[in-house]
Amino acid sequence: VADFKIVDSAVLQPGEGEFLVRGHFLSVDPYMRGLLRPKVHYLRAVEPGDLMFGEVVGEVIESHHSGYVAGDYVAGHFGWQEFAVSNGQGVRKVDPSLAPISTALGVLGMPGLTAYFGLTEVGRPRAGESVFVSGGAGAVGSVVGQLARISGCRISASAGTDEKIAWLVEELGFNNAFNYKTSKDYHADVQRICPHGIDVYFDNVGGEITDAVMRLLNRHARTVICGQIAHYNEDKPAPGPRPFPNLLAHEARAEGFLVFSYSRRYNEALPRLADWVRRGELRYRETVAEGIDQAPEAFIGLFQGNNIGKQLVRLL
Ligand code: NAP
Ligand code: FER
Repeated sequence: VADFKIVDSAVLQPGEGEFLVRGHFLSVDPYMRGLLRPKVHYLRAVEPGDLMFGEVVGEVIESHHSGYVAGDYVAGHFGWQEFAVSNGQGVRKVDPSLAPISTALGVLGMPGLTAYFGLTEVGRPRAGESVFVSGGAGAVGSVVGQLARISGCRISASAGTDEKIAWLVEELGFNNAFNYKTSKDYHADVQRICPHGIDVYFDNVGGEITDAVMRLLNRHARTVICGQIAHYNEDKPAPGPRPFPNLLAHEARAEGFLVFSYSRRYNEALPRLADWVRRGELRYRETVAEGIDQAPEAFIGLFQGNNIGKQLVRLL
């Protein structure tokens, strides 16, 4: 928390072709950990003193842009701040009649799209198959499990509290799940809850949970490498059990996945996700921290599992 500083500054005035947004909710996400390192790959690094990167949903309160009027709701990468001036680049309009606008950062936003494209395009589950999702009670994982259920799969998960397990099984229709923080033997627990093995593994966490799951893959299983949160705070990769022998023996695949590669297809997925939400087939939960002052703690809390469902920060 001491690595973040909240500063007051004057709200900028929008110029010609620009509009001013009042943020309502800020998203904090695990990927932000990767921004706080010396620049790697194409991920944009945030340097000390920079405005922290992040997506916000809010209301246009003044516009000199032909495509936006005051009162429009929008989502965009406005950073960790309460007000922002934008020229509309990378901004998406949000329909507040569809669902509460906060969902544009969760089930109807980047995490929901991650679940949708990761599962359907990489996991490719078929009805009757067994799907396992690690990090099952998070923003992405909770949607993955429900989409797998809707596809007619048997769905199992891991998560870090009994309350999360109860939510998944009793409210979201997961077949079963285990609490990895109280488990004495991950392999035995995964085997117990997946007696027919695993056809699709949607991995949000990596680490020892993944080591255990990889031993239980079925022939031609597909692993979606979506997230490796157990490793994001490591300075150098931990030596670990190696999954390739399991992939070989089961003629299985594991494939890295990035949601941004599907950006041209977001408009195909969002109406489908919204429709499932409207019909009550896709449920979601949000954990909301109050005020931008709480953003650093909310972000760090992701790595301790303090959130159930999507972690947000209320700005207004
Ligand atoms: P989230 O699951 O809502 O929040 C993170 C969760 O991770 C925590 O609630 C915690 O739950 C769990 N966790 C934290 N440290 C852990 C550890 N050491 N071992 C096991 N679990 C741990 O976050 P999200 O936004 O839905 O993201 C989930 C994963 O997907 C992340 O790895 C993220 O990087 C990845 N992701 C990838 C893409 C992509 O395009 N590839 C896009 C979005 C997200 P517990 O209580 O269960 O520990
Ligand atoms: C994430 C983890 C990693 C994520 C993106 C990445 C959007 C991208 C990593 C990279 O480009 O190297 O949760 O979410």
